[in-house]
Amino acid sequence: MASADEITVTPVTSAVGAVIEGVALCKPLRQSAVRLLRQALLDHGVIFFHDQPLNADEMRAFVSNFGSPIPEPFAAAGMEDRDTVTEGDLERTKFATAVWHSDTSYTPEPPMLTALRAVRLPPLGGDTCWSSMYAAYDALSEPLRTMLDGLSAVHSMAPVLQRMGSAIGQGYLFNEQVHGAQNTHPVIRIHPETGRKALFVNEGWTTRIVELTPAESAHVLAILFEHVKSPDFSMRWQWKPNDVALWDNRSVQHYAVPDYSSQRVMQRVVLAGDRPFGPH
Ligand SMILES: O=C(O)CCC(=O)C(=O)O
Ligand SMILES: [Fe+2]
Repeated sequence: MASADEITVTPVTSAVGAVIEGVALCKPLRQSAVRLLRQALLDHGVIFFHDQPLNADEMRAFVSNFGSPIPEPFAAAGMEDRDTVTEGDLERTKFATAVWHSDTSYTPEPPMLTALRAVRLPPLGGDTCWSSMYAAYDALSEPLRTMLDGLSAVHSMAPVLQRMGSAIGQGYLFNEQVHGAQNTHPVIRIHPETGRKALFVNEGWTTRIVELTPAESAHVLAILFEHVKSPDFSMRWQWKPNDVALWDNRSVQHYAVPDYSSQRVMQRVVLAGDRPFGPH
């Protein structure tokens, strides 16, 4: 069993990401190791591990150290008994995830964490990018931060269904009606563990800011969607087979680069989250 003193944490950039070494995720972890990894996740937003062949049970056991695995909300809408750990070709949905987003933020309690493991990769391309929403918030001017602190925004399934195109999107329309398509969350989210403020609107799912006029909302969202893309807050990860990424949807957004056309098979699991709350 890995204990904390064998584990190293090497930041990728000062804003976001860290590579973890000295731990095999297929084996049970000591509590000291889990605490260290959780702290690394809180500090860096996304943590990476190399050379981690994991079957579904091993992946489920690993992530259960951090919370409760749930079926992917978007894929599971309308289906019962879906497995929590999935393995599939993400090439099929690459245009839905080639947008900066926090996972399924249209749900009332968006997933806290997501884990992804590379199984089979294209010969070139298919990197994933992450951006720190703490750094994005901190870089805004004081008047804009003050305004955003008091606002809330609608997050909806609709933009992603559109992005997926009618062929794939059609299958979800029925479920959209069953499950309710949208929820309102604070524009600035207080992270429940760190107490820090993070920008919590994203181009993937957010459709409007409730308290502004439609024109104001469109313009303010455009500023924020552009802002999170800055290289100042973001990093890019070039996957190798058996790399694992584990990220905190409460403090980072991500973007999957769709610059490939062959299979890209990834193992994936999301963990239950709680209802976002803001500063007011
Ligand atoms: O394809 C990827 O690298 C990430 C896709 C994505 O957005 C996700 O798995 O949540
Ligand atoms: Fe995602």
